[in-house]
Amino acid sequence: MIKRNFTAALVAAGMLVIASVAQATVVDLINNDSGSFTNPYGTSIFEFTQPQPTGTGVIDPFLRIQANGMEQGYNTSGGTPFDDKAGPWTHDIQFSDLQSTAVNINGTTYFKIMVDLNEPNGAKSTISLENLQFYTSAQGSKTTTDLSQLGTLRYSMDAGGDNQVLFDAARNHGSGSGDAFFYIPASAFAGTNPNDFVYMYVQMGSADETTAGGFEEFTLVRNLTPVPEMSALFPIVGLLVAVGSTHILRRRRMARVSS
Ligand SMILES: [Ca+2]
Ligand SMILES: [Ca+2]
Ligand SMILES: [Ca+2]
Repeated sequence: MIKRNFTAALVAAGMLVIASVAQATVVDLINNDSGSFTNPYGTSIFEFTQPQPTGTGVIDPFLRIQANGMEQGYNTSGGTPFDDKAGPWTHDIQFSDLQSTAVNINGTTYFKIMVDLNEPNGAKSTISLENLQFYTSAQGSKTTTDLSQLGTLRYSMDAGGDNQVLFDAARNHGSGSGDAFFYIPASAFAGTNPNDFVYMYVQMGSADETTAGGFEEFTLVRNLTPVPEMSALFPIVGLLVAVGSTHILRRRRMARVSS
């Protein structure tokens, strides 16, 4: 009886493995404009976009990674772990920064990240997103290469299946910035302190979709639409926030132009 139960448990475990493998999803933004997958953290959406005009004020880069073949990294102000690219556009962000990107799609709140791809022309123009994880921690500027030390894991793209997103950097030719939006379910961050630091870990490239050329850049897409409740309850505070945001963004824009 015990032996039979053990066998049954083995069979059940095997089915679980099969089920998780079967859930692996490829979102193909080479041939489609959008796609999504659902895992234990919720549903994430990936969407091709035309280049966004630079200088619109809502685009705030916080991670650049670059390597040939495959590349990985996470945003930090502490240094350049993995394939991080040094400079002012790789830095710490806090949860309040991520919250500023919140958008509502069909009743669900998502945080909105944009990626700008830099790949060579021709056969090498395609590139893949292999892994995407978010961690939160009270401590900023980490440089560890042990991901489990980055804090509380809030979101993992490959939970429940080896998911992948495919891009073709050659789909966009115009000037401007950006090739695709990532929409990450806000519910995955429930209970996060607004002051906590957010580490976004990204891995791109595989044996089939190698990385090359310039850096890939990840950007917060801040949502400057006024929050109605806040404006209604605290009109003066809302006005001050709006003026402050415009001022900060103007300085950012100028800083970026002059870099
Ligand atoms: Ca490539
Ligand atoms: Ca994957
Ligand atoms: Ca590249």
